[in-house]
Amino acid sequence: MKILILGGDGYLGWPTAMYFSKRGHKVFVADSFIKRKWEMERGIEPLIPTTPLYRRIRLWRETTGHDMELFVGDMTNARFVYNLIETTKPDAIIHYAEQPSAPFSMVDRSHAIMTQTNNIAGTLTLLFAIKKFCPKTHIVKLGTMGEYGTPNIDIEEGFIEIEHNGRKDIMTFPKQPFSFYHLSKVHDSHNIQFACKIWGLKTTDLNQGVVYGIDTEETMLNPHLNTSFHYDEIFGTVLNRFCVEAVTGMPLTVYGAGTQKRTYLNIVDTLQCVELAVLNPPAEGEYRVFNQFTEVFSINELANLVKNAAQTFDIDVKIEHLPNPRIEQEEHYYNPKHQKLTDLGLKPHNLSDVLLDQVMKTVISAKDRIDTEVIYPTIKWRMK
Ligand code: USQ
Repeated sequence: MKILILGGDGYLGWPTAMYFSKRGHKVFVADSFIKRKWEMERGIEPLIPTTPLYRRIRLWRETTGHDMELFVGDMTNARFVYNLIETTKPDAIIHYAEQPSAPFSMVDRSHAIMTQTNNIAGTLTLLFAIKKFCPKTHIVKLGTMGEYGTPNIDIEEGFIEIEHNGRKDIMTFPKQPFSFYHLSKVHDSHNIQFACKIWGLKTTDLNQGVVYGIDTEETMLNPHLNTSFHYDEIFGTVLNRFCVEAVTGMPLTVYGAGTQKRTYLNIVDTLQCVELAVLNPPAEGEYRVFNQFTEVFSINELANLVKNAAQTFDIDVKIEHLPNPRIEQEEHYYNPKHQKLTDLGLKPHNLSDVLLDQVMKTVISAKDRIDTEVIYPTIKWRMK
């Protein structure tokens, strides 16, 4: 298949590009490198430096014999997007090219507006380009489990049957997102669903949980093929942060009571899920939603898992409960469904000692590069 990966320089985009390329697909990647500018703005960098994408693609070709083509440009630039889609006319587009951080969207007005403009206008531009040049292309869009929030009922996969005043209908599952970033994904979902309805486009919206992990089969082929792994308060996700905190000897930064629950998956399962979606496309005009995660943990459970894993490396870990910088429910019911990817054949890699040990080992090997100043949370959701 011809597969276009938007956001190909990123934490998930780059491993996805290699994964499909290795399996014989013709892969195109696009990126504007804007995330690197955001990192500079905040004085942060990935734990292990990432080699420029042009060079990584060259190394990939030298290492595996597979080629990839890179397009550099911004998804909100219609001329770039139209040219990209007209030139590549892919069978599937995997769309990661968005501002991915909840805290970054909560810094101030300009960051909230930038996040929503970048994400929503970028996706809308893409939809118009697909409509014009290749309406049969399957769009695989990275959404988030955070679109749903933590309602006091089971979370279905995208849709719910509602009975109201004696009548029934299947409606979009209610959305109660956690941040202006998560809201941008909600708005994307609505725009995409509408485009499927009016133009007959076909989309899989992957509502993904929090991803952890650093290595995939392909990143390990050459040290320069690594992906960007963040541990800072902006782009670092919780489990990755806890592993780095443990290695530096900092107490683990549990926000609030730590009883809040979230969904999780390993980076290798992201690749597996995206592949299952691509190989099993929806029908024309169909907008479908998969809840993409393998396990549910509370933050306290994660902290204890990291504490135990660190013990095997003779690291004694302390856990600290910080006043929660976010506004989120801490005590809540949580039962999200995730059947559709399992039905397609997903074989989960659950968070075992082995997986945690792998992350810990990589973090230990890069210990000297950790900047402890960027870990503690400073961005707050509250007015004061
Ligand atoms: N948390 C801590 N301590 C920390 C960092 C986070 O207790 O040091 C807690 C947060 O309060 C939150 C949970 O961990 O309850 C998850 O936070 P996170 O920063 O790991 O993840 P989140 O902000 O939810 O966003 C991440 C990705 C985003 C993706 C989302 C999936 O950055 O791109 O969409 O996970 S989900 O959480 O399902 O919405």
